[in-house]
This record gives sequence, C-alpha cells and structure tokens, in this order.
Amino acid sequence: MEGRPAVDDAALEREALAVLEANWTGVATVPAPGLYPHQWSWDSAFVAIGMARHRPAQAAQELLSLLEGQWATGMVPHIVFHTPEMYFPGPSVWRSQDQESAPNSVLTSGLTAPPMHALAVWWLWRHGSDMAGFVRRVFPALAAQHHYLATSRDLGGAGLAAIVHPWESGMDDSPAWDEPLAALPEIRYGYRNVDLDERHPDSAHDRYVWLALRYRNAGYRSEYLRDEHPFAIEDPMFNGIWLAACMALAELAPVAGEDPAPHLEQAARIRQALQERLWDGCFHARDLRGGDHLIPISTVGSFGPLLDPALPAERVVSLIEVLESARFMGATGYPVPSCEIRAAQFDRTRYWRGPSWVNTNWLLRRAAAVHGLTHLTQLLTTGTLRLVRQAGFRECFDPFDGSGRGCRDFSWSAALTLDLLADTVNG
Ligand code: 2M8
Repeated sequence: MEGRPAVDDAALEREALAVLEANWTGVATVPAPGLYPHQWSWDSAFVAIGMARHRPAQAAQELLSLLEGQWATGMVPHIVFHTPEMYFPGPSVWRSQDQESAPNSVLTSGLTAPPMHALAVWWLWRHGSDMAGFVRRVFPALAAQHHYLATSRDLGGAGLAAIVHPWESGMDDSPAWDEPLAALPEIRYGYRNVDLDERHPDSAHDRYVWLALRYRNAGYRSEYLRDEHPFAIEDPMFNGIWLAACMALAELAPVAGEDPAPHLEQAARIRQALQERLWDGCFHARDLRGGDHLIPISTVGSFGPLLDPALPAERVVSLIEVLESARFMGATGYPVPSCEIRAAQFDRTRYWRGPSWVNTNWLLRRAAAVHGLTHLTQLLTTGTLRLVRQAGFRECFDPFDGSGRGCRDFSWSAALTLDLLADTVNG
C-alpha cells in the first residue's frame, strides 16, 4: 500500500488501521512486510500503544505473543520468531533452543531491546477497557524483565542497564555507537544482507554479527557480559524508557495486587544514576569499555531522560533548549532528526543517523506532555502527522523535506499515528 496523502483524519485513521491489519499475522504484528517478517520487541509495544483505543484485545494479544518469548532469566528478546520466514540473523544464529532459560514454544534472539512494555501495558490499561485481568496476567513478566535489567545488565554497577549490542538500543546505526564499534577488531565475514547494506557504515554489519556470536558462544551469560564482552554502553534513551516503565509498573501494581514501592525505588535509582553518570550539559551515552567515558555526540537518544516526570526543572529547560535549537528540530522542517545536524556524522538519508522516526517523535511528545509543555507537545503531534500525511507510513523520514525513507507500511508509524490522531481529536 503506497502512502496516499490522506486528506482528513478519518481517512488517515482508516489507512493506518488497514496497514496494521495487513501486518497482523494472527499472532502478532510484523514491523513491515518483507524486510521484517517476525515480531520485534519495542515495535510490538508501539503497536499495542496505537491499538489501545481501537483493538485493545488484539493489542493485549500482541504483548502476550511477545512475552511468550521471554527467557526464564526475565530477558525479553528483541525478536521472536513465530514462523520459519527467512531473516538474517535468524534462529540459526541465535540458537535460543540450546539455552536452558529460553522458552521451548518459540525461537528467539538472544539480545533485548528498550523496555517499552510496562508503558504499553499502562497505555492499554488507561485507554482500553476491562484490562485489569490482563494487567494481573502480565505484571509478573514485566517485573521479571525489570529484575533482569537491574541484576544482569547493571554492568557499570551504578543502577543503569547497559546495552551490549547496537541492536539493543533500537537505534542500530546511531553515530553514538561508531566509536565503540571502531574499537572492535575489523571483521569480514563476506555474507551481507543486500537490503541492509546501504544502511550500515563499512563493516559495521559484520561487527554486529561478530558481537552477537561472541555473546551467544559465551552462552548468553551475564558473567561474560560483566567481565569480557567488548561492547557495553549506558544509553540515555534505553534507561529513560526503563525509568518510565518503572513508574508505569508502580501505577499498575495496585491493579495487580502488588506493592508499588520496589518499582518507585528502582525508578529513583535510575533517576539518580542518569544525573550522576550521563549528564554533561545534555545526556550522553557512557561507554563502559573504551576507558569509561561519555560519548560526545548528541542524538535523539539524549532526550530519553525527559520521559521522567521528576527530572529536575533546570535539566528540563536545558534539554528543551537543545531540542528546539538549530542543533535539532529548530533547523529542520520536521521533528526530530535522529542525530544533531551539526555533527559530522549526521546524514539525512541514513537510517538512525539523521532521519526522523515516528516512535522517537512519539516518545518526545510523551515527554513534553509529562512536563506540561503544551506548545511542544502540539508541535510534535502536528509535525509527525504532517510527515505521515505527506509521505505515508514510512519507516523514517528526511527531517528537512519530509520525504519518506526505508520500508513502506511500517507498523509503528501507522500505530502511533492512531494514538496521535486520538489525542488530537480529544484535545
Ligand atoms: C531495526 O533493527 C533491525 C535489527 O533488529 C535491523 O536493523 O534490521 C531498528 O530500527 C529497530 O529499532 C527495529 O525494532 C527493527 C524492526 O523495525 O528494525
């Protein structure tokens, strides 16, 4: 389905629902037909958020299907393979079936992804109806996911979760990972995914695969991650999302008959560590390996901690200044470039190195709303809707001219459009 410009909100909503219907497999929603034929973790959370007001039962099923792939360690994998559809790196790379803690019913990857899921369940509870039973059912899984992050991923020992692969950030090719990737050995496997080739800087994809294989060969052990794995980064977006997810769990706890206190305490630990470890005038990712330092580039991920309603007011002001400045959305026609535009690595055409994405726009809009920044909230809503109206539900967009890039009929672009439209309608 090509992105026809939808003139009115009702038409846009119908088109979004049609895309999601086409991408629904009966079990879960694929991110896009063809290139992404399985279930991706944070994609499913965004789909559930968008479907919350329209098809809450399907949104709940989406999350249950994803959680079917959760490991006994609590780890929620970044891909769940419900079908034998070809994809690289697929089950033969991850070999989840060889892991005692991996589920028997589905094959999965061995990495995780930004923990959006408690926030998605909270969204469903808030906007769907009759969700208390669903909340009670998934609460233990979400708590286990957070426990896994707090125990197996606190590689810096200060309360933040570290990502151990660029894929875990969801912002795979972000320039923030260039330097830590460049410190890895030069790898040439020779096998390439032609569809992905144009996206990745030279040899990056081989390094991605190499990192994944090292982790797999170490049996996905947390001791290996702590002591040996050569890529470990505290990312402000991943941790900002985790903090918001902890707050969501705390609000859901009474519905599930659980104590909110541990989740609020977890959120407070993340909050403190974000301030102490990732702030230097803006939030930056910390490389725990290359001499333990902050990576000096601002990306859309730098704004993740804005999702925290308790972020100190002066930090909110500084971050919003950067976001609205000519470094980010102040100089582009459309919100929000994935990398600051004055950086040498900025590239308006390359996936996660410049283009605007609907999911990060949605997250920043949520952050703006949480801080009562009405004007910015509206700007992000209308700017994002303008992108999809003009270019369709593309994977990402040129932040200067709004033209679409990457896949067409991309699920989270369609789903989050539904959420933006609902909020527009309801004021
Ligand atoms: C992209 O990630 C996959 C690897 O997992 C890829 O590069 O092929 C990212 O944009 C990620 O955030 C997203 O979840 C995934 C599926 O949409 O695609």
